Amino acid sequence: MWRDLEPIGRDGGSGGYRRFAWTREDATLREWFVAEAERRGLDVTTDRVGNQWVWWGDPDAALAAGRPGVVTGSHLDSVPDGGAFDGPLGVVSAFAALDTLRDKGFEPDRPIGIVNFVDEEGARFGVACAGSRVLTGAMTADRARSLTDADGVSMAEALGAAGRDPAELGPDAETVRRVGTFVELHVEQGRHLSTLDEDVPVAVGSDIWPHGRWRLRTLGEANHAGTTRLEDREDAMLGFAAAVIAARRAAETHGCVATVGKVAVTPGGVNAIPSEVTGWLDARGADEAAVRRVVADVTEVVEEFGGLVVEDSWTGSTPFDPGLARRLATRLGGIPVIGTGAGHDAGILANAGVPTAMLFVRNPTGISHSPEEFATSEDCLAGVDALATVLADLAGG
Ligand code: HGY
Ligand code: MN
Ligand code: MN
Ligand code: MN
Repeated sequence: MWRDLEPIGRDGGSGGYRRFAWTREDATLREWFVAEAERRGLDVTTDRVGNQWVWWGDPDAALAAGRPGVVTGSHLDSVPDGGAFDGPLGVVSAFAALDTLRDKGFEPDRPIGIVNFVDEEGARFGVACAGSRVLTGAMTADRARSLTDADGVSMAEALGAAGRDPAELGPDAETVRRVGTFVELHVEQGRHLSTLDEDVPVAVGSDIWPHGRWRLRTLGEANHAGTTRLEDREDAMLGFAAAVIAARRAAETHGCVATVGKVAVTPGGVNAIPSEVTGWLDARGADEAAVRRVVADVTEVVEEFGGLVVEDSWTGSTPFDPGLARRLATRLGGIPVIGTGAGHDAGILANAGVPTAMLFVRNPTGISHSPEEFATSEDCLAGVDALATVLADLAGG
């Protein structure tokens, strides 16, 4: 059913994947997406942002007739050293679910679409779900174009290098209007399903925790690590380290989660006292006000050291359509409905007013954003069956 995806962007050492937006790996995956569509006699359209869309049926005629389409899909990019399933499982399962329906001779009343959202992880330019945020207007094209990667390359330059016109980047309301319902299948990022007594390979999503990213920046004075007296040092790393510890303490206090997983040090020499440390706080929690308190506590520490905190992205609480979640859970035999602390394009579409649902496929390790991320073939196939059932239910016919 699925052609073997050669391990694009796989690191021989850790076995993790590195597939950043608008890179050679991304281009290879975008070509794969087109090949998979064409193998099925379907055309790929690309919206102003670069998200790729495939339609089985005519979305515009259906929209005009008041029957907007049902879309599924996910993303193909990854975090650094990421797992094999986060993103690709949703896209591959979308094609496989389409095959299942067509093999059964299913004729949908509504068109069924498949989407590959670009730059969901924000691993290169720092803002997660960049493709769906710009598409829905949740992030301006100007801001997106100005984002830069670790080498100082802007998204505008990366788009140009990938053969796209950065001036084209912008919201695409027409494309969003075609999406009557969006259902994203995703590997579970946690251990809820694998710790249940009963054998449940698939769950329905209820909501996404409020979460955001804040850039922390502390300043100091570069100087020699050996000859500078302690009393003469202005070591930017001290304030930054205090902020990281404060983030963990605040998360424990306020019942949230927080980490700083990415740091850049200037000048970055082992034997040079840091003059600047920039890092990104990722804070999340079931309660929006609690997350804000974590950020406030960290900001207090950073500012005590004369540093700066800038909000890079914020996604408030994102309840998926509760009626839709219940309908799908029932349709799938009364499977669990569970929340997630992971952000998804589905959350961005839900916040843009699109009726949205998610399906999670059991991950026995519970680990994600790591080569340890895993799902068994049986559970992946159970996910495809569930997705096909849900698409048939939503697309009528
Ligand atoms: O960060 C997230 O939660 C998602 O994997 N982009
Ligand atoms: Mn992810
Ligand atoms: Mn993902
Ligand atoms: Mn020297």
